[in-house]
Amino acid sequence: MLYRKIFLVFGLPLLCIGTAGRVKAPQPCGPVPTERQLRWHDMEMYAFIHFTTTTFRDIEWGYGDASPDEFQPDSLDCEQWVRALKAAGMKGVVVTAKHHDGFCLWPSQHTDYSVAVCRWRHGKGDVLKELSLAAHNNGLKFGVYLSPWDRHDLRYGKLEYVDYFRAQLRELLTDYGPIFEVWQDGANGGDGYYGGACEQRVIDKKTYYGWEQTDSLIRELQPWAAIFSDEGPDTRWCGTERGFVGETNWCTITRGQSPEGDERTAWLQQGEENGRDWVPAEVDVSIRPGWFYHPKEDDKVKTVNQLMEIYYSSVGRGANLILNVPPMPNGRLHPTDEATLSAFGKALKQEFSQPLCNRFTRISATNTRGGSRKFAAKRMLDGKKGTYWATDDNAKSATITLSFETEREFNRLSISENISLGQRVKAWHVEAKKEDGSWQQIAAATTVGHKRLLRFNNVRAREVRICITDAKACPCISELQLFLSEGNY
Ligand code: FUL
Ligand code: CA
Repeated sequence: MLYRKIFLVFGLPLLCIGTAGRVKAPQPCGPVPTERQLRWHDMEMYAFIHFTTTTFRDIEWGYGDASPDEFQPDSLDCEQWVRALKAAGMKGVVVTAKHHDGFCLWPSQHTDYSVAVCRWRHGKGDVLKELSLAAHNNGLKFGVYLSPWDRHDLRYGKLEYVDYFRAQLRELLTDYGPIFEVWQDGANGGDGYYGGACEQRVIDKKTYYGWEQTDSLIRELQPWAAIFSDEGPDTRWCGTERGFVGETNWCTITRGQSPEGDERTAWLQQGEENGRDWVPAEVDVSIRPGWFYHPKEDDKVKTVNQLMEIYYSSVGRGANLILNVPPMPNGRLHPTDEATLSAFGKALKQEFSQPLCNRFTRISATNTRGGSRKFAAKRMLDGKKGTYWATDDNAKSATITLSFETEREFNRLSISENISLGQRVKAWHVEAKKEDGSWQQIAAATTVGHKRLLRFNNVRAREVRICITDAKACPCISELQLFLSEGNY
């Protein structure tokens, strides 16, 4: 009798814990993100700032011959930039410390072509210092773009230039606090000023810069900085500057094995299902037609509708979005850009302000890994990305059912994989139960990754199911949510 009591008090709970503990977590499937990349995925949306002497010449690519005195942002206001970016819901900002024109927005010790030699603020100005402080003080992460191609510097094309480039990186990665991303542009045009030589200089993009050594320097100085370039190592270009990634978007590619031509664009857009390396896509696009500010584009600022389309086609497909907002020559963002960012932030908040599920919502799955609570379907509704539902190893398809007490209306769905175990889901669809008891398909998709957002017409139903029909390995879903958006996006 006593034993029975003791067993009931201690034994049963122990037995349950025991079962959960015995069920092993799934093995990783294919390449998995590093901790640095996982942090990068969580950034989701941040800003790009394109600003240099070309802003004052009303052109895109500076030739490298502008006088430093042309740089005169008399009302520079990095606090205004940061306020506007925050209002949009951005989590960070990456600035062109040096664009192709070679002019440095910080007082670099290694050149005489920088803010240190211009009339602006008597050579005491430092845009990087002001922006990094404004960002860090207001909870935004900070990143740098340092153009490998330099159309001003005489050394460009020689080995000395690569040393110069690395010395500049050392300054940027030492003097401006934590850096979350280093942006390495793939553009290399050829002709330039080059210290007055005014000629064509062609380099071998693959070998000239010695990227491996440069990347180790970045790792040494800023281990948490994600390195962006066309093919990574940490994050890849999405293949277009128009603001979207493929609907099918694998975070994996095999670096160094890109196909040529149009196939390369598709490869960057969609990744490779069985790629060897984890190199997720970043979508770079400007809020205006150009990367730099031009007054003639004041009436061409993208609308909230267009930005929302971009958001759903980037963040909503598991990529990160870097949205460029170029300051005017006076050093401030144009009022239209500022107002649009604020309206976009509001719209985004509203879009996801009516979640239907909470941890009391009934949720079940046709398969739960080892029958364990640790991997139960309700882990998708606990708001924690570290907990997840998983199936048994042999179950590569499964159905999740959500049931509400009364009929609900919704038109958006958000789903996330536990990508720390790799990207798995290949095909799935959503169904709602009709009044006659039959199921109607309302949306279908392929990959999931960090986050997949689906939009569809308003649906009213008491029961909804998510049918995963194909996966590379047992699905591991960390979060799931339905929303009712009142916006018209
Ligand atoms: C391109 C550059 O040539 C553009 O000027 C801009 O910086 C964009 C983000 O990358 O390759
Ligand atoms: Ca969870």
